[in-house]
Amino acid sequence: QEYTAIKMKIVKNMPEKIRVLGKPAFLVAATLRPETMYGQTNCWIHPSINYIAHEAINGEIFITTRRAALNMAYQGLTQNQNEVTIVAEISGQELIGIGMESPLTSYQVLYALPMLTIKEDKGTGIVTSVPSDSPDDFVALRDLKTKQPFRQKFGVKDEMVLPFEAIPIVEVPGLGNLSAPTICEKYKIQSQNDADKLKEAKDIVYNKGFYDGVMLVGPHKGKKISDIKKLVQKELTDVNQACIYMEPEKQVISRSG
Ligand code: ZZB
Repeated sequence: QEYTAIKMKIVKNMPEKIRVLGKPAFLVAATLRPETMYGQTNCWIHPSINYIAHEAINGEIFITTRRAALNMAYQGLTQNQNEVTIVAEISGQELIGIGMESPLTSYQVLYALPMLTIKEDKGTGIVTSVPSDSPDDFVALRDLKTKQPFRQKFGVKDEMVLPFEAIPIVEVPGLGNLSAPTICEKYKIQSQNDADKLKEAKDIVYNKGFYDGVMLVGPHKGKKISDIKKLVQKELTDVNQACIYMEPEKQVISRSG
């Protein structure tokens, strides 16, 4: 699986143990949809996953899961070849509330917010959020907006959530320019715990978005998503705002007979 690893630069509420390192530090989010980065509103962290800060190339600090760091080490993304140099261990809860600058989005600063369905064994364990085109993101952001006790539980301030709205970036025939909110309404998805419905909604939006979606913003406005995905990935990696991150396919245990 090939992901685009988006470098979200920490610019606000930097945890002390990262600040003392005196280097540019990034939450690194793995995405399959680099062209949707125009619509980012926040990033997602699992509060009870343990993350690490490690030395990346060019004197930068990357924050990811330990497992992702090890994969990165074998892909030339760490300071020392084939090696992870851990400079801090940090819990997801400690990352919540960090403010970041991220490429392409129209929001100047985005915040790290809690999502309980993040998988530790996929990508970097950090997910960038595009509520316009990802049903999971739309519903998780809506949960945080509408449930004040949920915000309070994880120490999320109102200003990290309430001002952020889905941005129309892709037109999908039949689903309009906010395909995720539209499909969540259609399927009457109540919360991020509606796993089955969310999976179905995600599959539909993924497929329709990729094959029929048309870009509404940026230099590729008017072009089909399937034609520009690779292009946007290259534009981001060329300016060092992202890198390519590969993940070994999950081992499939085959059954015989
Ligand atoms: C931005 C984005 C915008 C995404 C979109 C999707 C969509 P898949 O097919 O299941 O591999 N993701 C990445 N890592 C994790 C994780 N550890 N736990 C949970 N979710 C994760 O899905 C890959 C997508 O799942 C990634 O692409 C990321 O969200 C999320 F408009 O990044 B995506 C219809 C989907 N639209």
